[in-house]
Amino acid sequence: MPDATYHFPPDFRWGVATASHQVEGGNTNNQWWAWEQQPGRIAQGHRSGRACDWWTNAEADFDRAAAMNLRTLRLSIEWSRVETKPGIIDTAALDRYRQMLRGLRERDIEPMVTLHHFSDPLWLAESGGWTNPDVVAHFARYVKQVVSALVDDVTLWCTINEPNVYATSGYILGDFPPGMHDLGTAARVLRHMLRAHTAAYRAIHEIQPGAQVGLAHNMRFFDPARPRRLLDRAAAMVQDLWFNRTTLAAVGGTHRLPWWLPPVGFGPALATRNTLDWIGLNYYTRDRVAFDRSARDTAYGIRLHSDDAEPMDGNYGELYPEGLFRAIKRLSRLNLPIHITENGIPDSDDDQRPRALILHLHQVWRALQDNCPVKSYYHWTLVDNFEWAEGWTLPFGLIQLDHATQARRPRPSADLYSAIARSYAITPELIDAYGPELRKELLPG
Ligand code: IFM
Repeated sequence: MPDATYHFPPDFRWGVATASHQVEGGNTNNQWWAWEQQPGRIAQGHRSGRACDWWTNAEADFDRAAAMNLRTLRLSIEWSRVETKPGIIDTAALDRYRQMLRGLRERDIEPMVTLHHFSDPLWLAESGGWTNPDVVAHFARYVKQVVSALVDDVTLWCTINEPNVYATSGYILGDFPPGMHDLGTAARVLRHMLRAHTAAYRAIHEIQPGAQVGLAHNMRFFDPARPRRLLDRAAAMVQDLWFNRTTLAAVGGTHRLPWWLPPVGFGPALATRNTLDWIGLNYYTRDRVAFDRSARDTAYGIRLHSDDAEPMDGNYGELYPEGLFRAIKRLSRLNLPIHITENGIPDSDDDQRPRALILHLHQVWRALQDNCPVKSYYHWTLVDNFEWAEGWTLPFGLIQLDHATQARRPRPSADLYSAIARSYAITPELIDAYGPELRKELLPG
């Protein structure tokens, strides 16, 4: 019988990912906190509040990560804590981050540090946020301060998390602050974010020539709902262009945009090109896209549906592990190391997550067999955290959190992930224990 174990390379890194506003608690000085106070903005009126209490005691969760055999952890720096007013730096906040980063290293966990993950200082939001071109210089100034302060403790930097999601949710869908619905403004925001990434990339390398600097790109697949229909195919292509390709064309060396794309400003500028040492992939789901005349005014004629698919909890989308393989293959064209900076599933009773984890990691394994340069996998996330517009209703944690009492309880998936990280393998025993229904698919013969 062939060896039915899926092995990962010995230098592969297993980790988890988080973001400041989602875990720290008490981030009162950013635009998300203000947004949470407005009625109707967050599901069930939830608020981030103490979140996972990381500002006080991230270390207890670092212990949990270390006990799970994890060797890397992605967290973000909260701009609104570090630069409380324009140009005013809170050195005590930087000290706390330094303490956290050293805490990780003491536990043999390499930090990956994101410099912007959806939350902006109030002073920035009040001056137009990312619609204002000055943001590029503001961001570069903040990045220099952070990198100079933390240069001895970090080499793996992620400039900006999901510029495409920030622009789409805040300026097209309106479910993130500032709640706008305007395609042109969204394009401007995306452009400023990519320029800010470029400025940050250069600034980091000036301070720390050996730094490894990347960006976390959320990739979603947009497949036509009815592949034979030309208009469905066109609608899917437009979504793909906006969501996936603009960012990759702007910052990667090899992705190109079609010549006919309207001048949203990414094509010719291209001073942003070749500003990545690695690319981060955040992958969750795909959409099936249909053209629908009746949605012309509300959604540019695009309707999303997933009739025949297995849904994830909370309408989060289709469970589609193969998309992870497709995304890795696509990113491989950039010829850069790939870090899977996020992947996970909201699932409070953990009845899908173990199977989903095995299936997604199997797709990573497949990509590795094809020589794709995947270096690490960061599960989203360690402990249930504040899920933006969905509040506390989407529990993504390997560990369950009661955020009122701060009590934590590991879900079975935590044991599964810990076993994979310990052995660098998905073994038949793990498949039998956590996903026996996958036997036929994953353990042929
Ligand atoms: O929680 C978010 C994260 O902040 C960005 N990527 C997607 C995650 C799950 O929705």
